[in-house]
Formats: sequence, C-alpha cells, structure tokens
Amino acid sequence: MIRYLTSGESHGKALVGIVEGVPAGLALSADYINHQLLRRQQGYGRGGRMRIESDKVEILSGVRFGSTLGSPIALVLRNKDSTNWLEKMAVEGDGKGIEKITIPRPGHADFVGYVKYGYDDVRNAIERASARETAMRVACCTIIRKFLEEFGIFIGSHVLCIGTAVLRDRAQLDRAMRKFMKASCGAYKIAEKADESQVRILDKPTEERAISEIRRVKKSGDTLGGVFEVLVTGVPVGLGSYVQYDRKLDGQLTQALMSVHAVKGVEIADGFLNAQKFGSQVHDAFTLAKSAIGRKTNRAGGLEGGVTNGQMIILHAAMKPISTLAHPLKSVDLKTKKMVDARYERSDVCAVPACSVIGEAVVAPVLANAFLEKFGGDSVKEIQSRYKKRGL
Ligand code: EPS
Repeated sequence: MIRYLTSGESHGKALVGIVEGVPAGLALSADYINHQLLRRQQGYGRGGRMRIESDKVEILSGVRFGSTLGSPIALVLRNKDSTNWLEKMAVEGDGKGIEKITIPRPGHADFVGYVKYGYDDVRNAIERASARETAMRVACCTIIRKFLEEFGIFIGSHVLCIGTAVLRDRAQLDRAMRKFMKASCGAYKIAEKADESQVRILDKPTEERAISEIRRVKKSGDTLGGVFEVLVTGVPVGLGSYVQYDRKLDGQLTQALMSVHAVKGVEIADGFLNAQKFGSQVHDAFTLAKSAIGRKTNRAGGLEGGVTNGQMIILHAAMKPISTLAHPLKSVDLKTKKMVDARYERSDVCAVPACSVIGEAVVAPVLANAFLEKFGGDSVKEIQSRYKKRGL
C-alpha cells in the first residue's frame, strides 16, 4: 500500500515529503511533478507569496535513471521566502528578541494550536497549519497520480462557483463535457480546459463574474470561498468495498478532500440536491446495447455501495473563504486578555482554483490503494499483467 508524509513550516527552509509503496518501474521526473506544482500556484486572487515562490521539487531518493525503484521516494521543495525569515524561523537558538504573536485569527488554527500544544507564540501554529503544506502534498500525490495514469485512470477538476458567481447552466456544461466523460483521459482534458481560465471556471460569463467579485472583495479587505468538482475517468468497476465501513471508497475519497485546508463540505455528485428528489429521479437506470451494459446518467457519481461502478467519479468540495482578513474580525489577545482586532498576516483573497488542483492530487492515493488492493504487485509490469486479466 502507498502512504505519504509531509513535513515543513510555511517559512521554514523547505517542505519535505516521503512517499512509500510506489511500485518499481514507474517512469518519473521532477519536471512531471513541477508541472502540477505550477498549476497549484495559479489562480486569480492569490496573494504575494505566490509571486515569491516558483515551486520546484528535487527528488532525493527512490528513483534511478528516471524510474522508481520500489523504495521510499524522498522529495524536497525549498521555500524561497525562507531567506526573509531566517531569524524568525531559526532551528537553533532561544528566540530572544523575536516578537511573539498572541492574537489569533478567527477561523485559522491559531487559537486551537496555541491551546492544544501549549505554545506561547501563535506563530508556531500559523507555520504548520498554513496551506503552504499543500505544495508538498501535491508533489507526493503527483507521483501516485502518475502510477494511476499508467493504467488509464485520469484525474481532473474545475471550479463550479466562487462566492456568488455560480455556474448558471450546469446542464449545458454537462452537454459540452459529455464527449470527455466516456474517454479514459476525459478528466485530464476537462482539467486542461479549466487551466485556461484564471479561476478554472469553464463557463465564460461565470468566469467573468467570479473575477470581478474577487476584485471587489479584495478592495473591501475580505475573502471568498467556492465549490470545485473533482473528476476521475478510466476507473474500472470494483475499487473499494461495501463489506466494512472503513473500506468504502466514497468515505475514503471524501475524507481525503475534507483534509485539505479550508474545505468545509464534501459531496458525491449532487448528493445534497438529490436528497430533495424522488428515487426515480436520482438513480441511474441500466441500459443494454448489444451485450454492453451501460447507463444514460451518472447521478451516483461513479460510486454505488462505496464501490466504483465504472462511471466517472464525481466529487464536490466546498472551500470556505480564507480566514485571514485584511479587515479583521474581533479577537482576544491571549496574553493581555483584552479585545483587539485579529492580526493580518499576508494571505490570499481567494484560493479556490488552487484548492481544486490540490483536490485532484489528494484523491490519487485513495484510488491507488484501492487499485493496488485489487490488482497489486511490486512492479508496474507485474500489475499491468494482472490488470489486463480483469473482467468487466
Ligand atoms: C500558501 C502560502 C502561504 C499563504 C497561503 C498558501 O504563504 P504566506 O503565509 O507566506 O503568505 O499564501 O496560505 C493561506 C492562505 C493560509 O491561510 O494558510 C501556498 O503556498 O499555497
């Protein structure tokens, strides 16, 4: 099974990652990972940090002559901004003379981190809780994603809404996307189209409204959230299981999305909307053309009984507006116990487009593990021969 861990503070020297369990014989380069890191850095509404960084990983181990060895893969991503934080983030020393932050930002991990870990400086919580960590998460997960692509499984995403700029005609978008849905690389193609938009929205009028809303909200010192859709195509029938709660793939996929910073809601396809409809309007009737079993609709979002049914996987995630506000909410100074304005720490106005790229990444390990459980082996070649022998 594949597992990964990340380490690193937002303004520390580097982010570090280890990915274990990737089968041998997978072609891999740093450039391949860096392409996904670049995508994560994009999006209208991002803050000053993204102008400082140009995220690139170095592969330290687990790869030889462009091919994985089956051993743990170690990655490092250096934070360019760390040169401006050497004293504040020093590993050695006693921190004397460095300002301690005692005012938590509502909505962030500042307060809970301060209390939980017994810090005397909110900075300790800010640094690790920062969404900067997602850069290494994307790097680690991209390796796993590359493994899935070897088997024709592709992941993509696009943004459905930012603030009140909500995609108006979903049915029209679905018609436009239909040609991609059946192809194994369809999700990737949809993501490529979304990449052409600064907000990763596939509908022009909605895209324009989203951009002007971000511009307006930035002026008022506020932030914006939104909803994005993660799609997976080329998925075989039978990944996951209904026999035990923790083996249900829908539960695992939604957990992965929920673990991303600022994500506060997740659903499978239109899960919440479907709750208002009749069963006859929600379930996907079977079709039979010659001997091919099919469906005309995919309201189940590719999952039935917690198991993939061969249709495209559709996941939605809602990102709350970023917690750091230029026009801050009220807070309490934890040292003086006086009411004050929350601190302003440089941040983004809207990071929904970046979050959708992160969403693509984090579902990869879940899918890869379900895939390995069914078709697993130690090398890509070995798994390929097993995969070829599958049924439906
Ligand atoms: C981020 C880097 C951070 C933030 C952002 C995400 O950099 P800095 O703290 O230096 O501005 O821009 O993190 C948040 C919005 C947050 O609330 O944690 C990145 O690399 O994506």
